[in-house]
Amino acid sequence: MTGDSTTAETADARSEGTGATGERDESDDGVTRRSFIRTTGATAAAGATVAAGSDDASAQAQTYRFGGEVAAWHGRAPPEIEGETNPSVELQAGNEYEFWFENLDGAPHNITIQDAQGNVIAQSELIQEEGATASVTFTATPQAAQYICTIHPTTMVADVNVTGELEGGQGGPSIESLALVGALALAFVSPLLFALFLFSRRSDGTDEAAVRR
Ligand SMILES: [Cu+2]
Repeated sequence: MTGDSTTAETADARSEGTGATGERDESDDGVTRRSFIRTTGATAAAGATVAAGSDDASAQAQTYRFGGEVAAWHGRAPPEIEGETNPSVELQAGNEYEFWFENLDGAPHNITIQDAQGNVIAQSELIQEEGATASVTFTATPQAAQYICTIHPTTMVADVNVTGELEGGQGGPSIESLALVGALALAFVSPLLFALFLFSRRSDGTDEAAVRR
């Protein structure tokens, strides 16, 4: 046991030493360029991860099923809402959900996801025949607060509780990551622009001086 750990430590020390020597051999420019490439690569990798995440979410959309009548929503599936009237639902931020319902009484109904201020996040079509069905598919965001029939908003309404935070690439955060990428790009480009500006200004100045003389 002791012998093994000693060997591992020696191997670690050796590889660290090699790495350090490699870094030291390179010029400052080389190291800077390498870290730039590393940063750009990381940004691209993050983008790829986000894209893959969205694909997974759409493939795994979870369906909630309800019966809808003027009196209330009736939970059918999954099992935690089965048989409940206007059941609260617990969703995970960033995951995709389908809310499906069957019209139980022939009155006009829709199923709408709203935020706490009553703004529509997603909405199914309106159905008004008994036995007709409709659904709405959406990605859960922390803003989602209730599911409701906008025709019968006082009786067909229940809570949506979204836990967790959105990962990058969906809804608001995608704007944040775009801004981050934009800022990074600007940070790399602006010294170049500034150099060009200085260069053009200097040559202009020379030309003017030549004209004046
Ligand atoms: Cu309704």
